[in-house]
Amino acid sequence: ETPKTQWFQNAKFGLFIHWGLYSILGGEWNGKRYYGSSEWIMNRAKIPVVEYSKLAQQFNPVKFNAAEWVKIAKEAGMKYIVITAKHHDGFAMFDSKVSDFNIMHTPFHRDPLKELSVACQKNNIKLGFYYSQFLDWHEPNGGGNDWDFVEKNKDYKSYYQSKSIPQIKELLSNYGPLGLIWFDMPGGLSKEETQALIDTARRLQPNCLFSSRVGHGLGDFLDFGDSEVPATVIKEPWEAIFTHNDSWGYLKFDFNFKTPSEIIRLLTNIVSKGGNLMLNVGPKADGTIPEESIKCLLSVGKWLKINGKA
Ligand code: JFZ
Repeated sequence: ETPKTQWFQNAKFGLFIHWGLYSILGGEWNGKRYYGSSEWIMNRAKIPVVEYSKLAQQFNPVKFNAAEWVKIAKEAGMKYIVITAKHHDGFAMFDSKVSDFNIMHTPFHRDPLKELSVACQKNNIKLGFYYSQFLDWHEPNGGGNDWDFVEKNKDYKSYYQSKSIPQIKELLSNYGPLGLIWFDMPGGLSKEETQALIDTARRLQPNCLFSSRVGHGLGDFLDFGDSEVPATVIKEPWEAIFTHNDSWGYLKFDFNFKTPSEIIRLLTNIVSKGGNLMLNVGPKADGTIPEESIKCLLSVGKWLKINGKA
């Protein structure tokens, strides 16, 4: 337990947000519905890069309001927010000079991560970015896309050098002090190379935490997979991630939302073992968080105000 992780271990409750081009589809492609993680639809439906990229032309979440999202998190009693800066589909939800496959090249023309960073700083909420450092279905050398490209011909190192690392630097340079970067699904790097990536990132923001899914047992805090809560107290900083329904990204035909009392039981169970709950919501392509999730978060917040320790 270093001072650096103190805020994280005190936080207890955070908001995870999966939001991207996949939110437009909401789990449906060519009239076929894919139940489960909607942010995987490009992979599950084997959508070619040229087809999937066209979604950028219609991404225009005009109802997005960073201050409102932060207010909802705050009223829920949450202390940090982690949002997808780039998921496995390779689309950057921020102003990136590294790749044109980003939100500035949509009708929206705004950088929601910048707006969130301003709103979070105002409200004393820590901000973190989810960044898929290896899987990138958009890039010929990124991991995972074997329907457009041949996996064994890929040069993962060149992908890290040309996109992943430069974008991580952008995230650490242009959005003020970050609480954490939530790396996910490691691959393509040795332990030494992973350490080098971490060292590069640390030089830009020494206090920023990195999730253990950076790989090779490195990273500053542990994550437990979806729906998994350890049986006993864990001393190291850790977090459990759950999503509100059955998908991380918006899934338009999934109404299997957990109730406020289910969330409260989950939270108290996790906190009693020394961890944080990071609860995920999947905003729609218009920029709004599903009404079911807002209602639930506010009612958990109400309970915490009476029974929790602010
Ligand atoms: C990953 C992503 O593939 C998924 O789309 C989502 O972003 C989720 C939060 O993270 O999925 C994982 C990765 C690792 C585990 C579970 C889900 N795990 O180790 O249990």
